[in-house]
Amino acid sequence: MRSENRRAFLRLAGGTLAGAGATGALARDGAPLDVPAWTREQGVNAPGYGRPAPGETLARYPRLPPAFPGATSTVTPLQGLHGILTPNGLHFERHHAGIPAVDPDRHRLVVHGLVERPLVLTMDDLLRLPAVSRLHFLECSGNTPWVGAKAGWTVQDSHGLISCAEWTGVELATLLAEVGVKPGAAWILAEGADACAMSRSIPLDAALDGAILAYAQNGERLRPEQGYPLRLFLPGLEGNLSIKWLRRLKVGDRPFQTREETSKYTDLMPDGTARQFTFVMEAKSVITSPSGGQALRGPGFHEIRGLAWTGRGRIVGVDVSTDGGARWEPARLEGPVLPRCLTRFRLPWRWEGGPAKLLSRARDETGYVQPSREALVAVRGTRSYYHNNAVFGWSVAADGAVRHAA
Ligand SMILES: Nc1nc2c(c(=O)[nH]1)N[C@H]1C(S)=C(S)[C@@H](COP(=O)(O)O)O[C@H]1N2
Ligand SMILES: [Mo]
Repeated sequence: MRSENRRAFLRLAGGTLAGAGATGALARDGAPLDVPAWTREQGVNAPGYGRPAPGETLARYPRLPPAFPGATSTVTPLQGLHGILTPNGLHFERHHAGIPAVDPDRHRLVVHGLVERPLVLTMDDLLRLPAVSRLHFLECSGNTPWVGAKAGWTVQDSHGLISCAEWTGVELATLLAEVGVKPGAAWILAEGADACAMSRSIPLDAALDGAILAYAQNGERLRPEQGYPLRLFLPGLEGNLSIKWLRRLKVGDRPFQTREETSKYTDLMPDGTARQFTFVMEAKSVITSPSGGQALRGPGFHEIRGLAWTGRGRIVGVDVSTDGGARWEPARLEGPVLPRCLTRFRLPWRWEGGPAKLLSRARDETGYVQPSREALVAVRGTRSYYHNNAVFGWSVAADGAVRHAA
C-alpha cells in the first residue's frame, strides 16, 4: 500500500522534473546516449591518495574572522554532504592557538594524580592496547549563534560546527583500570600540547561512559587539525571537552577550575548567575536541504533532508513542518540510528510554488523534545553564548529562494 502511494507520488514528480531540469535538456538534445570522449579513450591512473572530482568544490571556511592569528574555527558544509559521515578533510575545526606540528615519536601521554601507578605512554604503547571504533558526532557548544541571526545564513554558517565520524582508539576506562584510580577520585584534568595548553575538567563518570583516547578517524590516523597524534573524545558532550593533541590526564577529587570552564564555556543566565559544567549536547536537528542560499528549481517533488542528534542516546523521531509549525509530519529516520551519532531524516514533499516555512523538531529516547526558540529564551535569556539547540526555520519564497526565518 505504502509503496503504491510512493510510486504514484514519484510519477507525478517525474513529469515535473523532466519539464524543469537536466532530464529535459538531455531529451531535447536528442542524443542522450552519444558516446562521449571519456568513453572513447582509456582513463588516467589513480593518485596514491584520492581527491574529490574536479568541480566538486565543497570546502570548510572560517565562520568568524579570528580574533587573533591561530584562533580559528572553520565550518562543515552540511548543505553539500550526504548520509551521516563527514569526510576527514571537511570536519569542522576549532583551534584556540592554531594547529601544532606534533612529532608522534616524541609525543607522550602522562597519566598521574590520584592513581596507583602513574604512567607515561608513547603512541606505540597506546596503539598496542585493546581498541574500539565508534560513530559519534562532535559539536562545538558555540554552534548556532544565540543572537544576530541573518536571513543570508547558509546551514554551514548556522550549524557548521558539527561533524560526525568513526573514532578509533583506546577507551579511557581501559587506561584508568590500568593505572588504578584511587578512592576519592572524582574528576580528571585533560590537557593539550598546543600553545594554549587547552585544559578541561571531566567528571569521572563521564570519563567512564564511552570516552575514547582517539588516534584514528574514519579509518585513517587523525588529521593534524583534529588533534594528531592523539585526542580525547567524549561522545555526546560539548566539543571543548574533547581535548586535542592530548598530553596529560591528571586524576583529582574536584574540578580543576581551568580558564575554559570559568571565564568561557559557562552559560550566563537572565538573573546574572552563570551555569557551569553544562556538558551534554541536547537534542537538536536542522534541515540541510532545502536550506539557506539554495533555490528550489520549480514546484513539484522535493525531498526534505536533514540531520538530528542528541548527546543523551538515540534520536527516536523528527517532526517536520512546511507551514511554519501549524502542522507537523513525522520524517523517515534512516538507519542505522546510533547513540550520540548523527541521524539522517528524509521527508518527501510536494512544493506547490507558494511561500512555505520549513521547520524540524527532534525527539530523543529520554522523551526530551527540541525546544522552540521562544521556549529556550524564556528559560535561558539571550546572554548565553553556548548550547543553542532551538528549532530552526528556513523560509521558501514564491520564487523558490530559501532564507533563514526565525
Ligand atoms: N588542545 C586543544 N583541544 C581542543 C581545542 C583547542 O583549541 N585545543 N578546541 C576545543 C573545541 S572548543 C572544540 S569544539 C573541539 C573541536 O574539535 P575539532 O577541531 O576536531 O572539530 O576541540 C576542542 N579541543
Ligand atoms: Mo568549541
